[in-house]
Amino acid sequence: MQDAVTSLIGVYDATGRYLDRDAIEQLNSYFATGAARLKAASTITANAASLVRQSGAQLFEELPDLIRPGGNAYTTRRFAACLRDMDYYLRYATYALVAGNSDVLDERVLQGLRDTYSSLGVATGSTVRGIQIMKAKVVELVGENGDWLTEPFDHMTRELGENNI
Ligand SMILES: CCC1=C(C)/C(=C/C2=NC(=C\c3[nH]c(/C=C4\NC(=O)[C@H](C)[C@H]4CC)c(C)c3CCC(=O)O)/C(CCC(=O)O)=C2C)NC1=O
Repeated sequence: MQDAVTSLIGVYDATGRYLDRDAIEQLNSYFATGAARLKAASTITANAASLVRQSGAQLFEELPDLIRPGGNAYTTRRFAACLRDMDYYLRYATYALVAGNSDVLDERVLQGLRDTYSSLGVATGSTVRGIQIMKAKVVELVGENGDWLTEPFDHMTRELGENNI
């Protein structure tokens, strides 16, 4: 698992270079947003349950077929599994937010997820929509809209892909 600092040092060390102006600039922007990252992560954490509940409600309002007979989130068990997945995405987004790096998402969340979803008939397009809804609620709640805040969510949606709604 990597963060903004270790990943940058890794790149420079691999080629035996001192940190140049470019590297210092990248580190500066990570540290400059540091306090905001921590505050956002703690605000999200304090509101995680309601963020997940509200995002789920909006997703099922937009895509009601998901919770109708035959839908992938139909039955209490699958409905709960869907909201649990949303909670995973939110929790890991807070880790990536603090780390300033998406490596934790690749390693702990996204690896193998497409295969799992495809074997269970979970629509990645609908999941992507759920993550986007959650991002919008986070932006509203935190009151910030920088890339540093939205990147973890965008990374997950990019990696999951947008087909198969
Ligand atoms: C922390 C990393 C991690 C992730 C990401 C994860 C995802 C994950 N989601 C699963 C199931 C599931 N995921 C969903 C999700 C949804 N269905 C929908 O229609 C919606 C679009 C969507 C919610 C937004 C559902 C319904 C299931 C149960 C599918 C089934 O068993 O038929 C499963 C299968 C095993 C299980 O049910 O627990 C995994 C592994 N597990 C992990 O450990």
